Amino acid sequence: MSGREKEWPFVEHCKGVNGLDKVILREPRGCSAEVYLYGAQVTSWKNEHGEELLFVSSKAVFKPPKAIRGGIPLCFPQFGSQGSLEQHGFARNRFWTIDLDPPQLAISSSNKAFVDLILKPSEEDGKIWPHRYEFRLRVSLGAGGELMLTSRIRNTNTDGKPFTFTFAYHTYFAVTDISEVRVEGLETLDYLDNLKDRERFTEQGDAITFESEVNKVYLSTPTKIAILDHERKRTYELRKDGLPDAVVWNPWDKKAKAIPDFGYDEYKRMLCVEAACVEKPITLRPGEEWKGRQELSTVPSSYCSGQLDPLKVLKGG
Ligand code: TA6
Repeated sequence: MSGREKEWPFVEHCKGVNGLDKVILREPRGCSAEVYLYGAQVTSWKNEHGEELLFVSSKAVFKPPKAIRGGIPLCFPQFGSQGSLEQHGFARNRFWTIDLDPPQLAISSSNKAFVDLILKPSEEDGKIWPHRYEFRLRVSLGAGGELMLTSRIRNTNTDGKPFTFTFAYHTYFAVTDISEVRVEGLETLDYLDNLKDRERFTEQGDAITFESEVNKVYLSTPTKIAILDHERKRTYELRKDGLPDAVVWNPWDKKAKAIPDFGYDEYKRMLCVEAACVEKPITLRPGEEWKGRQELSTVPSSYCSGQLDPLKVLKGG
């Protein structure tokens, strides 16, 4: 470890909005990320130029029980309103704690900018979702500025009962102008349209573009999805593991006006692309553990979507 790395503040525990506890992750090249213990929610991810890559509404409320509008809310144990719990479950509006003794993660990494958080059921939660579980989340910032979220959910029921859940990383990407954004990797896939009573359709063959409200659950998608922000010549690459589906959401103008913690025209500057497990809920028996991982990175636009990056080619990447 170089001298610089020795005293580099890879991880800083501090106070955020309304005095809520947060953790800042930093990499020597200048990339950073911020995670609130409230909801274990990433609320900032910046590149080496200090440019914010995630959208957080200017009207976001950082006060329980409201979920923070933006960043990466965690939807667990229920995605959406399909079930008896509140919309998107309760993990996003609970206080998590620092996991001081996390079990080894299979994927060893040399990253130093990471934090482990854990959520266990409260007595209150036991009344609405009568299961014992451990939800561990590792948020890790790579040397290249990539942001990794690894969730591990274990059934710790002692009554022999299995439990079933759905899940999503409800990521709000910051974009320059939604009407200039394309999503690649979801072409020709089947999806459930939440604006048409979850009716099933098949997507057309071209990259997805946006000109009105969209709320679709794409089924069994590839593990890599690209979001091209043409104006900014930037492409977000979303890689996922253990999360077969992907939700694409933009409220557009009318819905935006109906969301109290969302600015009227903010729909122009955000797009949610959510690595998810919705169509086939996950069932865990006692002692079993599920893992769901998402990695976000950015590349200059012109080298995305299958076009080979000459540099990588040159380096034989
Ligand atoms: O992921 C899309 C969605 O389920 C939409 O239906 C919309 O409601 C959005 O999530 C935001 O949900 P929230 O509960 O955060 O207002």
